[in-house]
Amino acid sequence: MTIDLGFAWLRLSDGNEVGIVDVPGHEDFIRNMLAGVGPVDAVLLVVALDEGVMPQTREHLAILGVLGVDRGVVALTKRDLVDDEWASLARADVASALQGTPLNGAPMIEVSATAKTGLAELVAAIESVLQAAPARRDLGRPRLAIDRAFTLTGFGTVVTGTLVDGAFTVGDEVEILPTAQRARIRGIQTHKRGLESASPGSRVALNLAGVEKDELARGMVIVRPGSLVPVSVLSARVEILGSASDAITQDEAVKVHAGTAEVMAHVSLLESPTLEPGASAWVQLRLATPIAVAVGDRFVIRRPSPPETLGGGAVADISGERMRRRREAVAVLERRSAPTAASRLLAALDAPRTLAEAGTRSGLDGGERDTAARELLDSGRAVALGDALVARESFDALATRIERAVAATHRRSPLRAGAPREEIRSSVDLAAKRFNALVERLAKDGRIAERGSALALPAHAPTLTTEQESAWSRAREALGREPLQPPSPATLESDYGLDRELVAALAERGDLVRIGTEAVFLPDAVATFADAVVRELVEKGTITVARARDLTGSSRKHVLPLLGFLDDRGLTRRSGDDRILVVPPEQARERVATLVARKKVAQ
Ligand SMILES: Nc1nc2c(ncn2[C@@H]2O[C@H](COP(=O)(O)OP(=O)(O)OP(=O)(O)O)[C@@H](O)[C@H]2O)c(=O)[nH]1
Ligand SMILES: [Mg+2]
Repeated sequence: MTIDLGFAWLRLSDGNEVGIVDVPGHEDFIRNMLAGVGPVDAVLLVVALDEGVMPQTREHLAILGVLGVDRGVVALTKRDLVDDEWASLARADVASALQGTPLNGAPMIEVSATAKTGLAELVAAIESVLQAAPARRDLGRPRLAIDRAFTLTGFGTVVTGTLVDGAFTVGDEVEILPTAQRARIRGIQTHKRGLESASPGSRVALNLAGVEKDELARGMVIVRPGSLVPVSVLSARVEILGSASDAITQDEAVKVHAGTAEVMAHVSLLESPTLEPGASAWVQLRLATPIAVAVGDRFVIRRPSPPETLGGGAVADISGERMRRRREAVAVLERRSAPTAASRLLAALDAPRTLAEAGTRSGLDGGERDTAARELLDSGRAVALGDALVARESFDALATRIERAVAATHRRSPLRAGAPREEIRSSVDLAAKRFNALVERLAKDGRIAERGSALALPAHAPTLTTEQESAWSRAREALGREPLQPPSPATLESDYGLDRELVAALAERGDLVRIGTEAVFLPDAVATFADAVVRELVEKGTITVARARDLTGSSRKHVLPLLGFLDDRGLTRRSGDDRILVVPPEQARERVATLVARKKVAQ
């Protein structure tokens, strides 16, 4: 009796080699059978004609259904032990057991191992079934679930398994999950032949350097470093076999078989308090130890005792997020397992993520992922934000959060130009690169205005209270008395209540001109001064501080900052004790007119 997995290969007439995994039939060893049956292209179901369909035959068929193995051949063995009548009865019995299973209608070949009859026909049937099998996908992300680990004298550590999703080459550095140990591939064999590189779908023995046999076990997975992260929570739509003896209940402990791994898990039912035989529903499996699986991997669920296969499903989510609110969780999972690559990728872009991150979450990789991303960007269903992509819906939600945060600051501080950029960034918790890209986009769309280091709503203008307006009107009167010898900012504050913030707001709306930190003028005063200075310069070519003072009836104290202001605006420049024009007279006059022009602000 076979207890554990066995391995062999067969050369077909077309020259192709078929790797064969022999699995135990007895129900006591179903767990070993599960470790071997995962990534196969086709199955050879063996039924002895003298015994016919056994309970484990039905369980094996159910498991093939759960794992999605849907092509194969049936070998009806021990033909030498039964007569024709018995053989045709047994044959009919097997045919009816296949109904409703993935092997329904599969070729059934009668053979005798002892009399060597039917063997050529059996091989031919295997050959034609395999010809119809789809090519193995190469996602450039090789994974090898270990089914055996041993030491070979003269070689060292060797592991075997079926390679999927990519190729391994001698010399590759690999990571062993879930332990995250590193090792290097020293040698590769397929069917006992040394190879430089093994391709997806083949039975492979890897000779590993840098790791001991004792550190390896069936269930571990060998990957390219960093290409897969083990998870201890996974979500899936689980289907319970109609033949299951009982429903699965909330939090029930089950065995999960995925790849070659077998791990205990608690079932968190997301839709109803129980999962009845024949039904399916979204669940989260909380695993006792982490395993390395990818989105789309099939798994089987068994009840530990008495042992029974309950059903299984395909991994839909490995984000590791624990789902709380049931209805929402189910909606998220429905989207993540959507039929098209684009909608699956979109579901993984519920927050800004790099293409690589989103690809892993959605179980897409390489070309499929890139095509989906292009499709989403072209149709506007996703938006690029710096190094990330985000679903349009989530982009809109982020934009709305930013608008709300900015509006809240306007309400709290109506005098301020806006909200500090950094404060808004941390409120939406985005990396600087992504936040800047988002703001840039919103500014372009006219949803947000950048005012220095502040963000404002485009319609925002600092607004004054009635008291502030009346303080301003008294102060304006004082400023207007001798416009070019106005009261200092300190006096404006002590005598009129114009504090720094109010002055800034008045300057922002164009009622005041702040020059340096120590001078405040009415716009008209600055214009008058500039006009007088420019006239003099056009006429005389130069002007001194004293001349500017006398000409405008100002004082030295005020003239200094005013002249500095004209220098800063690119109208004049110091030359010794004099000022000279730096632009042609005509242009200087134009500049004076726009120098203190009031800002147009929407009210
Ligand atoms: N007479 C006869 N005996 C056979 C034939 N095929 C297998 N046997 C015998 O049946 C017994 C069981 O064969 P196995 O190949 O171990 O059967 P198996 O399906 O692998 O059994 P498990 O691994 O326990 O699931 C052995 O003693 C074989 O010699 C056949 O065609 N004719
Ligand atoms: Mg056997």
